[in-house]
Amino acid sequence: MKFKFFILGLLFWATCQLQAQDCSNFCVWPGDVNNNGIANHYDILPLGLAQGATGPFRSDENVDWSEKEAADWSDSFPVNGATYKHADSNGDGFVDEFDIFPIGDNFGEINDLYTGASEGNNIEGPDLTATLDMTTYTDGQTITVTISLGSEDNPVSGLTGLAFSLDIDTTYIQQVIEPITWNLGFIGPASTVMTFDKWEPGISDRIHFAFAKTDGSTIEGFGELLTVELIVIDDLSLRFAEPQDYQIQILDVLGIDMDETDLQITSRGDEATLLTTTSVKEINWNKEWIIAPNPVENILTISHPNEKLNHVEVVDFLGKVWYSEPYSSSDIPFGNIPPGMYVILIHTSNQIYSKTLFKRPF
Ligand SMILES: [Ca+2]
Ligand SMILES: [Ca+2]
Repeated sequence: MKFKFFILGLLFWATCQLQAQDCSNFCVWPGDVNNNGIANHYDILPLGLAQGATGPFRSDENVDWSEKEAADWSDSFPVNGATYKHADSNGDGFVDEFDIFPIGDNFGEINDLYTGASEGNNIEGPDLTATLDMTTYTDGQTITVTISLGSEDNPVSGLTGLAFSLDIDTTYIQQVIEPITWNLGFIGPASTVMTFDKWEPGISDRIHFAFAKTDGSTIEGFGELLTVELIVIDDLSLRFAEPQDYQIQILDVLGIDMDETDLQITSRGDEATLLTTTSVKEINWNKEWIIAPNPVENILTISHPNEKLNHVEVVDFLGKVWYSEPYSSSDIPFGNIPPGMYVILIHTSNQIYSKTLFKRPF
C-alpha cells in the first residue's frame, strides 16, 4: 500500500515537472513575440509578419509579465519557429496593432529563456545613418538627429521591418523630446506600418526603435525614417572647462524580409563638438564680419571672408528658435520673423559667434 502511494506520488511529481517544462515552451509571455525570453523592440519585427493572423484566444488575457497558458496556433514564424500565438500579446485571438502595447508595457522584462545575446546582426549592407544638424552645440541647445536608411547608390530592398538602438550619451544630453517624429512618407502610409520607440531615462543611454510593415508589403529605396530632438545639458559650461567631443551611434541593427531572413544593413553615426559658453564669441565691431542691415527687414546678409560658416540660428530672448538652417547662402530670410530683438548664432567648426540685432516693425 505504502509503495502504491509512493508510485502515485512520483507520477504526480513527474506530471507537475512536465507541465512546468511544457509551460516554458508553450506558454506565452505577453510582449515576447519571438519567444526568446525578453520583450523588446526586436519583437516588433515578427509582430509585423503575423499581422491579420487568428487563432485560439487565451483564457487569461492579462498582459502582465508572467507565463500564460495558450493553445498553439497553426502558423509559425519561418526562421524563429515560434507559433503565431506569441504574436497575440493581448491574448484575444487576433494579431493586430493592439498587440504592440504589451511590448512597451513589459519592455526589458526577461524570463528563463533569455540568454543575454544581442539580437542585432550588424552585417554590412545599405546604410542606416544618424546625422546631426550642426557641427557645434552649446549649453541647453537642441540637437536634431535625422535617421535615414539607404541611399540612391545603395537602396534597401525587400525590407519588412527594422529594429535598432541609438546611443545618445547621457553625459551630455539631459532630455529627449517626445513624441519622436517618424517620417511615414518613406515607410508608410500610416495604415501599413507600425512604429515603436522607447527611451528609458536614467536606465540606459539608448533610445530603441523599430518599425514593421503590417500589410505584407516591403520597403524599397531610400529616405528619412525619423528625427529625434535632444537637449544638451544646460550646465555643460559648469561641468566641463574644455570643448567636448560628442558622438552619436546606431547599435544592434536588425532588418528582416518577408521570410524573416536577416537583411544586411550598415550603421553610421555622426559627431559634433560641444562648446562651453565661454567659447561663444560676441561679434562687436569687426570689419571682416558682414551681418547687416541692423535693424533688419526682410533679408539679413551674413558673410565672412575667411571663416567657414556651417549653420545659422535666429533665437529670441526667451530661447525660442525662429530660424535654424545650414549656411548655404549669405541671405538669411527674416520676412516671417516678428519684430523684436534677436540673437544671431553663427556656427563654425570650432566656434559659435553671436550678434544681437533688431527686427524693424512692419
Ligand atoms: Ca523577444
Ligand atoms: Ca491580439
